[in-house]
Amino acid sequence: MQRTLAIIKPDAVQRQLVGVIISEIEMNKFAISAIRTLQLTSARAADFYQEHRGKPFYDSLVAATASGQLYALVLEKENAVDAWRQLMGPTDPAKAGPLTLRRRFAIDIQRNSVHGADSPAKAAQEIDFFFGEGA
Ligand code: IDP
Ligand code: MG
Repeated sequence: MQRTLAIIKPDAVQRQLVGVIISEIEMNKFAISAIRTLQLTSARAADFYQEHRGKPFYDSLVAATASGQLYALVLEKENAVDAWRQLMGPTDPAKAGPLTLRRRFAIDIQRNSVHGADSPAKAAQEIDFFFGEGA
C-alpha cells in the first residue's frame, strides 16, 4: 500500500465540504490512516508551498492557506499518490473532469478545495510536515 498526503483546504472547510469530501475518499476505497485539523501560520504555509516562491500567485496562496482551519489526511491505497490526484482533478477546475473533486467543489484555480502530494517522495515529506516530530 502506498501513502499520500491530502489536504482539505480552508476554502472547502469554510463552505462545510469536509463531510462530502471525506465521503468521496471512503467511497473511492482510500483508507484514512491519520487525520488532523489545524490552522497554519503564514510562515508554515509559506514553508509548505516553498516550491512556488516567486510565482505571481504565491503570496495570495500562502494567505489563503493560512486563512483558516484545514484538514490534513494520510491516505492509503494502492498507487495512492496518482489515485488521489486523479480523484482531485487538475489544478484548474475548468479543465477538470465532471466527477473530480475540483470540478465539483472548487471556486477557482486558487481556491480549489483540495491538495495532494505530487510524488511518493513529496508525500513522505508532506506527511512529515503535518504528522512528524516537528509538526
Ligand atoms: P496542485 O495543487 O494541483 O499540485 P500546484 O501547481 O502545485 O497545483 O499549485 C499549488 C496551488 O497553488 C494550487 O493548488 C492552487 O491553489 C494554487 N495555484 C496554482 N496555480 C495557480 C494560478 O495560476 N493562479 C492562482 N493560484 C494557483
Ligand atoms: Mg502541487
